[in-house]
Amino acid sequence: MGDNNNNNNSNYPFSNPEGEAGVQIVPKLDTPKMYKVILLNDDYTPMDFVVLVLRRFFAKSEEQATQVMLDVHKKGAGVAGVYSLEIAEMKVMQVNQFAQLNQYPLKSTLEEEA
Ligand code: TYC
Repeated sequence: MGDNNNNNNSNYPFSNPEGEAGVQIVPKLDTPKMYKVILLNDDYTPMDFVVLVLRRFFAKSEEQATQVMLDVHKKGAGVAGVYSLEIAEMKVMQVNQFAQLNQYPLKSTLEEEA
């Protein structure tokens, strides 16, 4: 982070319209990392419950939620949503807590987006 345009310009982070060589200097902004919330398959959580989770915590429609649930059911895992780290961590906690409260083994995890 910080001063990676190696000039002596006191106006950082603003670009000097005429850099040393008359070239525009544009500050490089850090793009925030994004994280996938992965839903894991298991043999015991009812399909309806997974659909409810996807609707409640990931704002999916009935159709979208059913599609994601079936994908996870067939492939073993699938992406429920992509968020900044803080939001993704909160979603994982909410899903795992809600599943535990209802005594289902449903789990979700985080994965950094490529
Ligand atoms: N495999 C579960 C069943 O057959 C359904 C299921 C789907 C469970 C997705 C978890 O993340 C999951 N009842």
